[in-house]
Parts: sequence; structure tokens; C-alpha cells
Amino acid sequence: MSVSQDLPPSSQSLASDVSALFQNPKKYEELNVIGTGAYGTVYKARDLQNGGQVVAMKKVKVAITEDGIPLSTLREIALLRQLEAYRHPNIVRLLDVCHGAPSVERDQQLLLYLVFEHVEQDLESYLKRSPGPLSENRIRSMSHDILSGIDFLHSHRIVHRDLKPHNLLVTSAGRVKLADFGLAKTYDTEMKLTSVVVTLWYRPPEVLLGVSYNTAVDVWSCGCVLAQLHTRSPLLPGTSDSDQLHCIFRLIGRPSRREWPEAASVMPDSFPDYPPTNLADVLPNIHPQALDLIRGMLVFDPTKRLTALDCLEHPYFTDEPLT
Ligand code: 0RS
Repeated sequence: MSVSQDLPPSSQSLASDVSALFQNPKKYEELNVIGTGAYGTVYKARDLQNGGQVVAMKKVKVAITEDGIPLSTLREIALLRQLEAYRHPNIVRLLDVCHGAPSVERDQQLLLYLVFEHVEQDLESYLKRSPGPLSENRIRSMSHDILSGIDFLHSHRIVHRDLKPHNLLVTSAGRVKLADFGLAKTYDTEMKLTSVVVTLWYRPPEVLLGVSYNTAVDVWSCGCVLAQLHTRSPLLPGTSDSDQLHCIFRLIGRPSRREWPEAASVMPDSFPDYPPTNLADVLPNIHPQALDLIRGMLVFDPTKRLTALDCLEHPYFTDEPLT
């Protein structure tokens, strides 16, 4: 693979950096498919050179141009590698990046293999398998784990954009780790080509309304996940973009015309004037501080929503020591 020849001088070091990290994927033995989606396919695999350690191997197809691998892809891989240096406890470990052998490279496409530590369960299955409600301590510790992971990404100017129980992984020790972020542009194009059903339940109003968005989107998604930790069922299970907005406004009330973003793709009067529902009725028996935290996360205006750091500093986490 020739990645460095045609790049501007400023990106030379980046390209060779990434290039040096690519290894032969032959040293991994695929065991079975863990999941497949817009992101590509994730396999459970065995690292043959490392005592047979079980790993999660994600195959991503990358379109190559005359100039080689798109600079945006190289940048994202470099960024994932850079993040890995911090070994954040709530981010899944990236162990290796390699590329496909020439025989597996199709026309204008390259297979990239991202090798991660393998984590036993995803939060979706964890909640389904849980025989009863999670304990208050468990909920608080999992909520803190998720928010710490988000705050770490945000402090590196990364927006996850698709946070949901499916890509939150639960270790055997009960810690939560974020997966499936980065390489966003790489699979945005893939997403349009595949007919994968994407869940809308964690999507914030600004994304559904088609206005520009930022890190606040992850806080909304996280608010939906935190509510789900309490009830073990999705808070806002919309069936289409429009139904998702109905679900949201039935919960938080339809925003006034004054609050409605100018660039929105739909008008406020497309929706009934829903009054807000009391979140306490939807989340019965919830810790009052947890309720206050989730309220601050599910705010329509992204600029008025709590940040991930605000959330971590909320009394829900600071009033009592975490277990
Ligand atoms: C739909 C019911 C199924 O170790 C799992 C892992 C798992 C991983 C792992 C590590 C690092 C990823 C996975 C990863 C990479 C995209 C991803 C998208 C979603 C999730 C993880 C991604 N439900 C969902 C999948 N599932 C079984 C139930 C599991 C179970 C254990 N361990 N992924 N998925 N990155 N890219």
C-alpha cells in the first residue's frame, strides 16, 4: 500500500505513522460474526501470535482514489491511535490496525481491519438478560462510566453521534466501555448503500430537524440510555423520523416558535401543542438526583443542555461516593 507518495508534505509523517502501524491480518483467526451493520462487520477472532487472545475485529471497506487512501481516513485512524495512548477505562481498547492482503482488495477498495479488545456483552443484551431492575448503585456506576467515556471523547473534539445500548459494552466486571466511534465519514457513505435499519430512539431533536449539531447530541442520547437503565425499556421508541419527534415532544412538550430553530426542515405547527409530561411519572421510584440529571440532559435547545462534564459534576454523582 502506498499511502505517503502523493500526500502534501504536512501529512507525510501522519501517513507513514499510520502505515507503520498496519500489520498483516493473517495473524488473526476469525471465529464468528458478532454483528453487522452500517459500520461493516465485527468478528470475534483469535490473535494467533498472542497466546490466542480473543479480540473483536472490525472490517471496514475504504474507497481508494488515485492518491491512495483518503486523507480523512488516515486522519481518523491516527486519531483513534492517539486516543488509545490515554487508555481511558471507558473506551474500548484498540489493539491493532491492519489492511487486507492484495487478494482481498477489490476494485478501488481496501479492507481495513480494526482490532479491539473483546468485551463479553453489549448493554442491550445485558438489560434484556437482567432478571429484575438494576440496583441503584449499579445504575449510578454505569451512568458515570458512560458519561466519563463521552466526556473523554468530547475533550478530544470527537462526537460519537450514535450512542445506544447496542454499542455500549459491558465487561465481566460490570464496567461500561464505549465502542463504534470514529471513521464516521468512512461509513456515512456506506450507510446510504446498505439497507440497515438504524435506531432513532436515541436521536436528539436537532438531528431529526436537520439543523447543525455538536457534542450536545451525545448528551441527549446518553440521557435516553440513562432513563433506560432505570426502566430497562427504551424511553422514546419512535418508529420513524416524524414519530420520533412526536415521542420527544410528548415527553418534553412541543417547543415554542421562539425556541424552534430557524433552519429546521419542519415547522412547529406540524405537531400538536403537546404539554410536557412529568418525567417522574415515566421513571417511577427514581433517585431524585438521577431524575434532575436526566431532565438536564433531555433539553430541546442543545446550547441549554448539560455538557458531559456538567453531568459528571452533578450531585447525583458527587453527593455519595461511587462504588
Ligand atoms: C443486537 C442483541 C447484539 O467486543 C460484543 C463486542 C459485541 C466487542 C467490540 C469491541 C470493539 C466493537 C465491538 C464494535 C465495533 C462497531 C460496533 C457496533 C456495535 C457494537 C460494537 C461495535 N444485539 C449486538 C451485538 N452483541 C450481541 C448482541 C455483542 C455482544 C458482545 N462484544 N461487540 N456485540 N468494538 N464497531
